[in-house]
Amino acid sequence: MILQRDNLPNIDQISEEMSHVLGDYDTTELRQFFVYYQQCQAGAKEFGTKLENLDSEFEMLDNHNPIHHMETRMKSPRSLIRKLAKKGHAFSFDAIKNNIFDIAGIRVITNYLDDINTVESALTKQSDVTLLKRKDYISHPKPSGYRSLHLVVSVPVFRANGPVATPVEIQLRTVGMDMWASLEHKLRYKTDVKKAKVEQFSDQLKNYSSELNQIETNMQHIFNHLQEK
Ligand code: 0O2
Repeated sequence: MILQRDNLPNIDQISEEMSHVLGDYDTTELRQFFVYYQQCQAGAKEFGTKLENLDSEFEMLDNHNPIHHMETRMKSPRSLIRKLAKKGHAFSFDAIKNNIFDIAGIRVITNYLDDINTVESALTKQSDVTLLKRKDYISHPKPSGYRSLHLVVSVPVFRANGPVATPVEIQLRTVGMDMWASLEHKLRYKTDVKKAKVEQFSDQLKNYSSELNQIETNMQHIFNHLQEK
């Protein structure tokens, strides 16, 4: 018995609807895309299970669980097409497969800085996981002050015809980095705030990013000391 079904659209119905948006377009590409989209969703479930299993193990065996919480999201087709255009590609199944690796994304929020590497290592050393890309915005923050560790990892998804390696983006960040990114994201998409105010807030946020980093480093030291005792 299946307790909960994903509310996936029927592929013929969605191809029909998308062809209205994209005009005179070969819908076989759309079909391929939606099959791939569902495959990526299955990949996120595989990683979701892996992370939940690690979470239970840490909870049971250690006196500290590095995982604070996790969030999973699927990129909306609209945002995906926008990202593809930003990278200079027209919509095609191959362009998506070769350039967009965050169709499925999982965000892992950790308590402390060192927890990020603990979770990364526990996940990437699993024999069916392949690390495809690693972007360390913690050692090298973005000009905005954004900090997080981004991994693109792949896992086999068992389709009706056999296994297929499937990419999922995993963003790892501390509670502090997450709070910062949420506020900065809000500022980025606020259109009713005056430009001068946005610039002022952006500068403040940039400073807060390094201040938060300093605070998190200091708190890590206290935590390590208490753990040793
Ligand atoms: P959403 O809604 O999160 O999906 P690539 O060229 O493909 O390797 P990519 O993915 O284009 O790299 O860019 P990047 O910068 O490595 O990662 C993009 C994602 O990181 C964003 O997702 C955000 O979630 C986050 N991010 C990156 N920079 C910032 C920043 O300055 N501020 C905040 N708040 N978040 C940031 P998307 O795709 O924008 O959207």
